[in-house]
Amino acid sequence: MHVTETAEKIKRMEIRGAGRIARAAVEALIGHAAGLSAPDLPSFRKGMEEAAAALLATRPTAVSLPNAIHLVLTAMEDAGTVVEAREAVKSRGETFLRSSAEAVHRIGEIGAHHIVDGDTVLTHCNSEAALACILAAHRQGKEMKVFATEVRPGNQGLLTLRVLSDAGIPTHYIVDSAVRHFMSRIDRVFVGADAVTVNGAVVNKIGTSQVALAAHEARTTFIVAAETYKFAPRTILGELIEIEERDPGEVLSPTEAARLPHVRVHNPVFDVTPAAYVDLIVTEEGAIPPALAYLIIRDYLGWSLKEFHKTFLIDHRDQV
Ligand code: RUB
Repeated sequence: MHVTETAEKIKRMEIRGAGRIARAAVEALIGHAAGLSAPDLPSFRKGMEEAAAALLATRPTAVSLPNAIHLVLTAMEDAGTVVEAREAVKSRGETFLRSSAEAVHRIGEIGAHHIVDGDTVLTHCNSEAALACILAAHRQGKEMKVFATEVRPGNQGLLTLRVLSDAGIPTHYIVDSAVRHFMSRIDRVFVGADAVTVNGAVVNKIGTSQVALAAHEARTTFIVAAETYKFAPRTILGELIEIEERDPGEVLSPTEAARLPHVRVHNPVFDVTPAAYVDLIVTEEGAIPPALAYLIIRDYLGWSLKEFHKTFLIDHRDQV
C-alpha cells in the first residue's frame, strides 16, 4: 500500500491497534523504498525520511510506530549506494514484520501461564497481544469466562467480541462504566499497551486506568501484554507520551453539539496507568514487573543511558 494511503487509514483508524499500526507503517516503507527512484543516496534517504514523517504524523501515542520506523530507517546507515539502502530497508523491514508476529505468538504462550483453569478474565479495548494470552490459554484447554468492555467511543470491544466468539469462549459484554460493578468476579485483567514508559507506567486505550484502579481496589491481578517495541526509550529523559485527542464528533454528534453552545466535548483516546497498579508486563522476552521496564529499553531496544546521552547531546555538566 502507498505511504499516503496507509497514513490516511491509520489516521481514520481503519488500521488501528499499536502492533498493527507499526506493521502497516513498515510495509508502507518497504513499498516506498522499492518504488523510490533517486539519483543518489542522500536523495534516497531524504525520500525515505519524508515518507517516515508522513507516517509519524498520523497518530501520536502508540510508541510502536516511531520505534518501528526508527528501526527501518537506521538500516540505511551502512549503505553505500541506493541499491544497498533499498535492500537494507527491505531486509530490516521484513525482519521486523516476522519478529512482530512471532512476538505476539510468544506473548500469548507466556501470558497463558498466568491464566488458571476456571478463571474469569476481563479485557478492555481490542489488543491482539492481550487476546493472544486469552486464546492461548483457551487452546491449552483452560476453562475461562471473559468480560469484554464496550470501549466508548470507538466500540473496539465489538472487534474483541468477534475474536472471542469465533474461538468459542463464553463472553460477557459490558459497558465501560460497569467495570467496577463486576470487578469482584474477575480473577485477572489482561490489556495491551500503546506505550510503556521507563518507570513502568502503561499508556493504553482510554478507560484502562479506571479498570486498573478498580482491579487494584478488588485485589484483582492486572496484567499488560506488550511487545518490547511498545517500550518508550525517550521517556528516559522524562519525555511524556502524548495523549491523542480525537474529533469531539466521535463522542457527541455535531448536530447535538450545535444545540449545546456552552458545552465543550473532550475526546482523549488513551490514558496512563501508573506502574503501582500494574502487576506484570508480559513481553515476548518474558514477563517482568513494571519496575524493570528500563531493562527492556536497555537490553532489547539497545538504548543504554550512555548511548542516549550521546545521541541526544545531553551534557548536564554545563548546568551545574
Ligand atoms: C488500541 C489500543 C490497544 C493497544 C494494544 O487503540 O489501545 O489496546 O494499541 O493493541 P486504538 P495491540 O483502537 O485507538 O488504536 O496489542 O493490538 O498492539
